Amino acid sequence: MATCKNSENLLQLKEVLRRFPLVPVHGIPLMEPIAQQWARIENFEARPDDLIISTYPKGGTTWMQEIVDLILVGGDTEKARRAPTQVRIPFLEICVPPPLPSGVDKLVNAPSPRVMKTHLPFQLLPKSFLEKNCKIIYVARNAKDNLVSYFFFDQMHLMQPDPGPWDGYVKKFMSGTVPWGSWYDHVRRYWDERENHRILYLFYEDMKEDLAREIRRVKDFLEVDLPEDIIQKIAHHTSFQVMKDNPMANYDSVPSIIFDRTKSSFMRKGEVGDWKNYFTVAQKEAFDADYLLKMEGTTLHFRDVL
Ligand code: PPS
Repeated sequence: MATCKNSENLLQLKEVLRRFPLVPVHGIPLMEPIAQQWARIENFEARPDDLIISTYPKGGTTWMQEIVDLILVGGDTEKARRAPTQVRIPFLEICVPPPLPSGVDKLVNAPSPRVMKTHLPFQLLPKSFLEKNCKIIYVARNAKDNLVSYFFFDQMHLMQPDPGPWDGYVKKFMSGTVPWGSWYDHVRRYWDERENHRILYLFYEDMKEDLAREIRRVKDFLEVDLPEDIIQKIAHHTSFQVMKDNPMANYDSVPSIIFDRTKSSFMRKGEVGDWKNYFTVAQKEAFDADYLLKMEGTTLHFRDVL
């Protein structure tokens, strides 16, 4: 995703943009342009002070990006408005057709310390991150709300595969045939790996419950000292409504040939439990039975999930 500064770029882009098919990369379905550029992503050279914000898509990425950026600029909200989210914290694996730069293009020459976003499942992270022992912040969101958010996003995002009708989408999500693969494997694997690597594992639902508390956890992980009034300021600035109204944090800069805002807005609802407005009783029962099987044996538990 990127900003398009001039109409020439937009015209060029319009010609090559389409809903890309999914291509398996080491068994994980990724959008075709990412698969085509896979070698560059896989061989990405990490630096020890790189910070990675990792999530399954729609898990709370943008929210965490805004929080991290604000912590790193000491709560200076003006500084955090210096550029849109995707410029301040590039998306590692994203590949869009030229003339837009890929995530790797943006990151290779970026000054340290770099902060980046990824949706890659743990096993697809470039090995260099683990060799350099980079810090990773992982945010997980309960499966049903994550699914609903993804369903609306796939409608609006004109490079992602068409989600199709709701009932079929629920099945696609359950089988992991959506971009970046299985939610279940994604959240479980990072959970297991948090004991072996520098991973701070957070939950969207905890952030909704007490944002200041979770911001304190992030700043401790980043080893940044911040007084309580700045933490409160960051919590205010990263509340749903304030971010929704902030053009540097709400993806307003992405052109409508990529984000069709007649279908949904990026900052859609930002709620816990919105799934109850979409799942039928039959869908919920089938989903829950399958969930229990897929999540069997893990100590990872989400609140209000069943
Ligand atoms: S992406 O495209 O994967 O980077 O999307 P991501 O940022 O992970 O997820 C978008 C959802 O997160 C919600 N969001 C927030 N919720 C609460 N508070 C804040 N501040 C906030 N910022 C983003 C956003 O609204 C999407 O969720 P839904 O349920 O669709 O509204």
